[in-house]
Amino acid sequence: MKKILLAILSFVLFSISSWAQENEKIAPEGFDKLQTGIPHGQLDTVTYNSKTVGSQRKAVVYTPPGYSKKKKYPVLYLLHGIGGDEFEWLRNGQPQVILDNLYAQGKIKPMLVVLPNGRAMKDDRAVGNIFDSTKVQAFATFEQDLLNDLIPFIEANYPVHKDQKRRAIAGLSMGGGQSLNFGLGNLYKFAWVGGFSSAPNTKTPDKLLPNPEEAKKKLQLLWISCGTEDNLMRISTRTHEYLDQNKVPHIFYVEPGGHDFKVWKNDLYMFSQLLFKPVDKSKFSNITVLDIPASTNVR
Ligand code: FER
Repeated sequence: MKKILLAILSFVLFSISSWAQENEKIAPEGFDKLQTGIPHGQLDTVTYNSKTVGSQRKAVVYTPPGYSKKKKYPVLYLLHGIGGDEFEWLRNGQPQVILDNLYAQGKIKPMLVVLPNGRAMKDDRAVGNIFDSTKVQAFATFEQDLLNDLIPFIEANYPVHKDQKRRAIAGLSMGGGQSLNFGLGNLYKFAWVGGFSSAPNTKTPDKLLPNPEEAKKKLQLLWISCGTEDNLMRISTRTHEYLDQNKVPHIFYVEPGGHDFKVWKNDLYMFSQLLFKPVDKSKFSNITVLDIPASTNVR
């Protein structure tokens, strides 16, 4: 009798928790607060040889709690903005805290997160005029560095899966533009693509995705998000409208806020929970904070 009651109780609790998860529209209070009583992942700085740039370049790698070389992990490449470098997310967004907390609640699949420097040039520091054309160009050059240098380095040195289905790319602002450009431009490499508050380096829709049918077949998740107070909203809206017109399943997640880490931390919280799990594309239009269908959510 006790056993039956226990079974019923755990079923009810499980249903409530999965219902809550499905209906969670925004990160709850405390999602980004360091907790001491839980297992933590680890951060390593790595150096790889970039044939593209002709230099030794640095990246940060977050391995999840319980990481073991005997297991194999999917990988998320997580990119920074125009004023950032490989440490920007750590300095301002503390993704390791957000992810540790999500692991403690069993809400995400174990994955490696690689934080590269997306300014692929010899002096890749965010100094001087960060809008200088050679620096902006270096954000485009990073596509070759990522594909030909960094990904092979990670795959040679970490126990990771090497198939498209288990490789994700996302980023904020310039890194959002890069993620959309590189992800959608190399669908054989990435199945999970996220642009957070994507910048004007995002290709125009017809160049970004000239072949929507291919994207429909190969993508698991395409995530476009932006804060309502962000001056760059037009870039995300333009991309979303094209995707809608071409019936490419995607999440258009419009949230309160501007062009800042409050928004990007929330994006990471929401986006990371979807990764490397079975996807139900019919539910995509339900995922938006403002609680109106994504297709009417256009400014
Ligand atoms: C621009 C406005 C913003 C631009 C880039 C940005 C290259 C990037 C912002 C960021 O990364 O936060 O016109 O052009």
